[in-house]
Amino acid sequence: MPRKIAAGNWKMNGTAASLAMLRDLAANLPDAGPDVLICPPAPLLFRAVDAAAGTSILIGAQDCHAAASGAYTGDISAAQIADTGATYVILGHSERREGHNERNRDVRAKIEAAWAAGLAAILCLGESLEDREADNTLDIIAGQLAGSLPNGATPENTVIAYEPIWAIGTGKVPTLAQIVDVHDFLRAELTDRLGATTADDISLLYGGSVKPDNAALIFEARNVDGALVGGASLKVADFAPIIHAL
Ligand code: G2H
Repeated sequence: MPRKIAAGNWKMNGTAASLAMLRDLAANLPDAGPDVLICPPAPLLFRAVDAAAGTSILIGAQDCHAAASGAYTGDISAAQIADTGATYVILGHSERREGHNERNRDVRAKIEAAWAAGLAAILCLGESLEDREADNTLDIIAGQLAGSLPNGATPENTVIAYEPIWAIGTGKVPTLAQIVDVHDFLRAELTDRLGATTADDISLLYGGSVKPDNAALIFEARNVDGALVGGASLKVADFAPIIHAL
């Protein structure tokens, strides 16, 4: 069985004061609930790990560089992320693919770096509205998966998040059938590549405008093992009900 995961992607939001929510969130988690992960901006990682100490909340980063170290001004390495005590890193988010020209092969190299540093990678995939309307969604997803996921994925080192670009921060959510189509496809592609034993245990998350009022319906979708949540992960009042719905 794949792990159930509720992951919060804070994007470029929050300051040290925002980390007070971790204690509140921890106090509002269900018994025996999903794994809960918060991915704050990089400058908050050390403090976030401290703030989550003694709770079950895990901490992740939002990106890393593919190189182990070197002259890359402004970048952070996977080892530096691991050094903070964080255990996950989001890679290939569409805001990185589009805003920072990350190609599949760049994402692949970053995942290899993350694994080498002992981090689990949350690989994000998703089609644009144009691709969706041209009925190219599964081709795009197949290409991103083949190009971005290195050999050696396991349920421990890899989580995959399907995030249709047109649903991110827009309030638009695909139909349940559209989500099931992509998640079934992802499971089948992973099975072809890794075999059923491994593929069946890799957590597949849905991301894109997940909110307290749509989470329960989204979590009914077959092969949806959790969510990658942006805006609604910033407040306990929004994130806790999503976690309880999982
Ligand atoms: C998609 C998601 C989090 P939001 O980017 O990764 O953000 O929930 O705000 O659409």
